[in-house]
Amino acid sequence: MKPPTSVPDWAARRADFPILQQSVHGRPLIYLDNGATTQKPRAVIEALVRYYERDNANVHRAIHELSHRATIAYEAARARAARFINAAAPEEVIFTRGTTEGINLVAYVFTPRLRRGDAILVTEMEHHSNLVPWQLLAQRTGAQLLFIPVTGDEGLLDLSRLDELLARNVKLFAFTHISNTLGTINPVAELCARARRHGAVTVVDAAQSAGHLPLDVQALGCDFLAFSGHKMAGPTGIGVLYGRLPLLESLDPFQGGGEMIASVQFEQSTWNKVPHKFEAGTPDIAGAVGLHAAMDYLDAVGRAPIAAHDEELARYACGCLREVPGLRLLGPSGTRGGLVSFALAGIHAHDVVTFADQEGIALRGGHHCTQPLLRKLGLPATTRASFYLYNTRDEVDRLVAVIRQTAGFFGRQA
Ligand code: 7TS
Repeated sequence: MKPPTSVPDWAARRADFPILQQSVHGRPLIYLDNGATTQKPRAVIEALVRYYERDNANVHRAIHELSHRATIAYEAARARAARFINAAAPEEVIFTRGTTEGINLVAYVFTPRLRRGDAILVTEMEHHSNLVPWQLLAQRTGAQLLFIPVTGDEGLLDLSRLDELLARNVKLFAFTHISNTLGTINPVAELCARARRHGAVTVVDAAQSAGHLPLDVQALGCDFLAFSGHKMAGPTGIGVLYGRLPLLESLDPFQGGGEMIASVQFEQSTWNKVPHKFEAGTPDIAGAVGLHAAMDYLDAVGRAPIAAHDEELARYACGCLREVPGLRLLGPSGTRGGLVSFALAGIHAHDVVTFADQEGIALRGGHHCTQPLLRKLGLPATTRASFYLYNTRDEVDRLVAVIRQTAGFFGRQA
């Protein structure tokens, strides 16, 4: 694969996504729900078709040719994922169904390591996927949940008491890289370094960052990091949990079944090597193949240019939206990820989203699986526009025009 040389040809990259070439409700589709899931380039769709048309078989089992090919493809995807995040070895990559499963896996396998008097530290901006598994772990073990506060609408973590919190016997510290509701980019390397000084194991939720900016787990210094293929131009049903090898080797399995065992007797079993120990049952082989194609695609475009592009669109959108009367914009005024989240006075987000849908614009309205955060901010819901490499400034202009129309329409009704 050629390394990225100059600024990508964004119009050509947009043409790589067949789904975008359609009208919705008689208008050209403007897809701004990338925080929920991204669209897939032709290269990914074709990789899936090619796999099913030529190579499909189960992995790591039979000796026949197709099984051999499927195994090679699956393990090549693992090695590619390790390179994608600069893991020290492919064994540090566990394939999961997505971010949610990765975090649940960590929470489950840590059950024997926690007891009453221990603490799990999270932040107030977590997606339910990075909160509820820790609530369950706390219930199972008697450990206590602690929270890093969020500083109101600006949406930054208040780190003034971080060391004090970490000193309260924190065994696990889980936090998001980019907030899916606020767009905040958290200082992952700093948080991991401070956690390590207190002996806490770090779990990074990279659902919103993995496909959007360069990721280097060794530079970040995290112990675990989870992400989803479908939020980074890959298929649904596949994700990655990165874990540091010595830590993975020291932990007990997650689910029991085929693939994860070395030897089984009627009464007991021994475990396969990492990562297979954590991959019970037939995995999503096609998903891994599709994710491989997605990672190749993103690196051919260049993750640094993608990050700059997304951020530029978000900055432009913020500037325009701030001018809309009665609009409350959430998230940092400085650097932010590629999304904007806002509330219009007296208008429910679902009405905004329905109005926009009639104009062919796909937005998301709701609590974005961050109910406690929105409750703290005193909002039932927000409207969110989240950007990706195929979005354009013209689309942002269209979005802002529709938001102005919506505000005007409902404002007159009120
Ligand atoms: N963590 C974050 C920060 C997320 O944004 C999401 C999904 C998840 C975890 C869960 O990912 P999954 O692939 O396992 O479901 N976020 C969203 C969203 O913002 N709108 O729909 C899904």
